[in-house]
Amino acid sequence: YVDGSGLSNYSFPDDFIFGVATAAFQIEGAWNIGNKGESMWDTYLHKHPNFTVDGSNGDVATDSYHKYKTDINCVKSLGLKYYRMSISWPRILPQGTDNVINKDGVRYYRTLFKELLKENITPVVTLFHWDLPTPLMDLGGWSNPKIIDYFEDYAKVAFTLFGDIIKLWSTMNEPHQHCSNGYGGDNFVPAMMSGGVGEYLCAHYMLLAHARAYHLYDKSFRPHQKGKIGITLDAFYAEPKDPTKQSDRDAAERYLQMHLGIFAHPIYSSMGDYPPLVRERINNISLSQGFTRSRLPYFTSSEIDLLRGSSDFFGLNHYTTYLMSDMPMLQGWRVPSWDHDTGVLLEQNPLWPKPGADWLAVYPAGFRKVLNWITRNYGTRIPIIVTENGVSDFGGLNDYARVSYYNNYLYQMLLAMYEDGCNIQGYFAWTLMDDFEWKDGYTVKFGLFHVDFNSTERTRIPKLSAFNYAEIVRRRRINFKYIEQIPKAH
Ligand code: GBH
Repeated sequence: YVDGSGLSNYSFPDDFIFGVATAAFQIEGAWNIGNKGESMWDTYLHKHPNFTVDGSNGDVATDSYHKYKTDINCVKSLGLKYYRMSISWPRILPQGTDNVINKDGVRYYRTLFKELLKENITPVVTLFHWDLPTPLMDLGGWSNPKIIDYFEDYAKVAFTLFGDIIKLWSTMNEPHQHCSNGYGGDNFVPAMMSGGVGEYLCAHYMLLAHARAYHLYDKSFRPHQKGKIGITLDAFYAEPKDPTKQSDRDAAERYLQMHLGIFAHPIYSSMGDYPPLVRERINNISLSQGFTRSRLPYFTSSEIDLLRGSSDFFGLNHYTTYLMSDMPMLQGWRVPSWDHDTGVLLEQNPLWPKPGADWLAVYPAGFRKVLNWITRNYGTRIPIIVTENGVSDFGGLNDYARVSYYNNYLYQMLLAMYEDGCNIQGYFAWTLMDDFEWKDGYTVKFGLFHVDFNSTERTRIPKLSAFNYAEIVRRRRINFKYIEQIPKAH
């Protein structure tokens, strides 16, 4: 699939969107600077300093609040025309609600956006990448339906203040990870531990809040601002552990429906609403557990209509694949829980490399397969934009594993585009630079740029993977031999 010089046979279209992604809490720091309000991650990590594996927090992070110009230069040096980032809700609305708008926060983002545009880089902005204002978390966060109104108000403020500049919006990042880890379990803040109940409330109200923000934009802002708005969903791919076993094949499909379909079906299917498999399964298990009603809330028919078609693109975050087998009664699972409802055992092939975080095994073919699963289920009318893809390691400038990951995952994406007919219009690498990786603190590294966290300057240095990505973006092809041609970093 490559010619003698190492170039991929397929090339990316000239108008293909290449970018790199970050998220506010993971880079900004300046947690109490410029009249910013607290996010639940600030509050929680200050109260529970041992929540992260290294006892760290996001108080300074990569200090991008002060070093945003350096970030822009990094993006520019990669030859990218797009930069995906998020707005910190409490930096704009310190109380969470729109009665108080923080001028310093508004100025920060407007300056940043304008500086990006000056360099011909289009900002792609996520409204919610997990840093909920603490006052709203105190009301139950996404488990309180009132949040739908408050999210819509926040979205309105953002569209009003920035919509002249921002033409590509994502309402929220990975509602599945956010709700299951944060509301169902305690991997993420707010560590609510409301398995099978709170985590579904979170999912339900995030979906409705997304739809409200979409329609607000569509009706009141799109006519003059002329932008696009969608949502970002996360998906591991799921393969049957033993493909000859029907029960393992069912487990894999069930996993994808329970974790991706649960969000994608209401938005992207022609039918709307939760997938039938998900609805039936959670209803049945709830009843068998003695609940009077299903733990998965119902949409009204007007809510189903509101959600159906409420996205201009399919934002996909993909990192890895798991092997599935049927395991309905696994010992040690919390009951009830989203995981228990799913009823599958997750494993990974020990032959797949794991250069960093334990959950992230490298299996490039899974990327092509998940892109096909999405296309099969929801068609080609709505374009897919890969809003995150990347791999972690434990640091170092000569990041061969990351170079290889990007080359091979991007090649699988080309196959999905050219051989399978998937409608893929963009790709964002995760992430620009080493950052605060939630519970993992600063122990795992995802950056194209190394960041020196021992220096107050938070110096950024390009890794091999940065040069390699820039080469792909410039040539519109993957150059599998490029890495042999450039000098090692020191
Ligand atoms: C994305 O989440 C996020 O959007 C981004 O902010 C993040 O930095 C990036 O990925 C890299 O992690 O310890 O086994 O319970 C990806 C989803 C959520 C997957 C946390 C791993 C913990 C797995 N990740 N999850 S485990």
